[in-house]
Amino acid sequence: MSREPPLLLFEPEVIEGAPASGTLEPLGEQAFVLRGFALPSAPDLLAAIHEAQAAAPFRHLQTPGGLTMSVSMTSCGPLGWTSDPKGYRYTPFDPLTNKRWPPMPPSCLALAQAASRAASLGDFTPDACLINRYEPGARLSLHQDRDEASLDAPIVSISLGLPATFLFGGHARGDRQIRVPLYHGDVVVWGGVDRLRYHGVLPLKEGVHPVTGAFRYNLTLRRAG
Ligand code: MD3
Ligand code: FE
Repeated sequence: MSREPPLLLFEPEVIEGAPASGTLEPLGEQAFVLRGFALPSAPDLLAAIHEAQAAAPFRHLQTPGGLTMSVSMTSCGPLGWTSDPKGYRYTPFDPLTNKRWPPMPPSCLALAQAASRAASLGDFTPDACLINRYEPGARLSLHQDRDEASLDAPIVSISLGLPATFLFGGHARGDRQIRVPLYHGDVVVWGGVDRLRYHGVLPLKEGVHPVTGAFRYNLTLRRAG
């Protein structure tokens, strides 16, 4: 007696062309991509983003140079990142609402701790989670993350939704960069000697993701205080 194979409505790897889950790709001595590491937590993380944005809406921040960022941002956790013509900084209150940032979701905290351990970067207790939302065309120009008081602590980044090309450079702005595609569920962890590397994100391509529609989200967990 023959049976039809089960009908697959979608196979994420086939649709997105993403590498297999569970691999640890080294980008530097202390920088790694953990492919698919966040996939099991993705529904919780997306629910957490929606909860956070209800209290602290996404906004296009102004840079000290007077430009408007193409990525929209918000934060959760004890400290949130903000930028205005006076500079970049972490604050305990959201300048848009004058209320505290929404709490750090347990799913984010747990994932950041597990990712740091998986990359052998030790215990990590973040106190800030920056939430970036990219729409097609949005980009992040080459920069270093150096507004955090604890430059010894690693940073954990979680990608959700549409894929993006991440630029991973060196310690000088002009150093050559490698391009790393990041897919839904990928986690990047970097610390130690790689903590201050220049990095950026190329303009997001048009697309529709089965879970996030026309957006890419990136959560970066940091020890800012
Ligand atoms: C930095 N976000 O919010 S995180 C940022 O995808 C930021 O939204 C990007 O840069 C984003 O400040 C990129 C991913 C990442 C990966 C590896 C790095 C950042 C890195 C290695 C060294 C330094
Ligand atoms: Fe950054």
